[in-house]
Amino acid sequence: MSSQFFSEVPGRISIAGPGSSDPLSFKVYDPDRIVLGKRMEDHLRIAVAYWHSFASSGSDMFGSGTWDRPWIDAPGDEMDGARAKMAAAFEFFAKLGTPFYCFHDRDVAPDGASFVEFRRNLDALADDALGYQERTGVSLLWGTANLFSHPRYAAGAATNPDPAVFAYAAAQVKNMLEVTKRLGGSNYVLWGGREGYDTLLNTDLRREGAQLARFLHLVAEHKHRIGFEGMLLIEPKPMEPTKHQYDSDAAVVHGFLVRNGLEGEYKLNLEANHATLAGHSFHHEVAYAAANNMLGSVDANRGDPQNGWDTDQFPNSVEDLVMPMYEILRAGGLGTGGFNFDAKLRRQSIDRTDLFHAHIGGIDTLATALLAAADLVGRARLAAMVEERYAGWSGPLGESILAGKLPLADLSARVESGEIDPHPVSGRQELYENVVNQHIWTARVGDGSEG
Ligand code: XLS
Ligand code: NI
Ligand code: NI
Repeated sequence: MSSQFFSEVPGRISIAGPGSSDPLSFKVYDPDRIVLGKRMEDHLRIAVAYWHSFASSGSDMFGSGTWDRPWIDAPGDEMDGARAKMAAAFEFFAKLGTPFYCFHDRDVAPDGASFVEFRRNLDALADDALGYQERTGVSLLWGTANLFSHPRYAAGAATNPDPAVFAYAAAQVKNMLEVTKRLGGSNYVLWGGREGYDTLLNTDLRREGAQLARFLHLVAEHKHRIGFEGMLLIEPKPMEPTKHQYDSDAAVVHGFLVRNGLEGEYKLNLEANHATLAGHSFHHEVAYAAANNMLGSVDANRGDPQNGWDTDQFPNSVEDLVMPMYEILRAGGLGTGGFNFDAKLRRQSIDRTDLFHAHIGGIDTLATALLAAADLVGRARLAAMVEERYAGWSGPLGESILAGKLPLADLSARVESGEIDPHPVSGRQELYENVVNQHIWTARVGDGSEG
């Protein structure tokens, strides 16, 4: 491999520490640093997203592409373009030095003239990817099928009014699931980009729900049939491109899975800015998933506080990520999941090197949040405060209530007799906020003390 698309970045990004003035170095991220007994790299399991970084041109609804991606719309054989794209992608992954990448079938493979041609293209490029993976040591965090870009999916994939579209989507997922297995992928993601509606006037909600459940059963069955050992993940998002997306947030997806006998087959791939669009904090989504054993993986990005759409910016706020990271650590980590940069450059960021700046900044932000969260876990102050707040539930009254030993009449009798007489206790929200902030400051400056 001698593509050298990123020739201004001669080698691997260095681990230089916080004092470094080299923009092409990590300031906080250090793969080998041990945090709570585990290497930082193994906590974060960083992935680069093929679509934003290599398969997009920087176009938006008001203008054409601005980024320097010569393989997009290149004249000549489409497969040559796809191979140039893959060479650049793996050169980037290797230079960044992070362990994973993610892709949709369509990000790597040209459509071709038929389904059979598309599959042939995908299989050939998957062979190439396998070679790159072996040579660079970079692995697949997850694969996914793009069931939203082609006009046939305008009215949805599994939830389309036409069963032929359902069948086409099923065929596409079957292939991509098999390719993901062949590439040793750790997970397989389903994001229902157009599984929703634009207007209820033409929509049969009950049917579409049943179709979606059937589709998810078929995918899980096929996973077991082929012996794919990775996790299946559903990525919630409330809207965009649809007016309403059925998989709108973590709790909605969880309820849907339980109602349809799919619990245990799927976990969640949570995206920071999808939480924002759903009217939640990202902390909420991660905490809900952790509390219900649904934590799978994370799409790291952020929105813009003044713009209401999925701007997919690179994360740059430690404050926003400390508590999600805390929940993840307390849940025992992401397991086979990781942090995938589902984030894109701004349209004016046209230099090849901007792709490095974006990822380095995002990774250092995650690393700093990890250090603060680990400190918060390690010192256990917050956990002790919460524990104390609920202490009554571990006492005789709380335990009897939860064990179902006290009917309403008994509880009422005890209240009437004066035996039970609660007194308000401060929620101490500001104190909790101060504790979290103290750990963030400590992670930033280091306090020199141990434990
Ligand atoms: C779009 C989604 C998409 C999924 C993969 O908003 O985030 O990029 O992650 O299909
Ligand atoms: Ni998104
Ligand atoms: Ni995403």
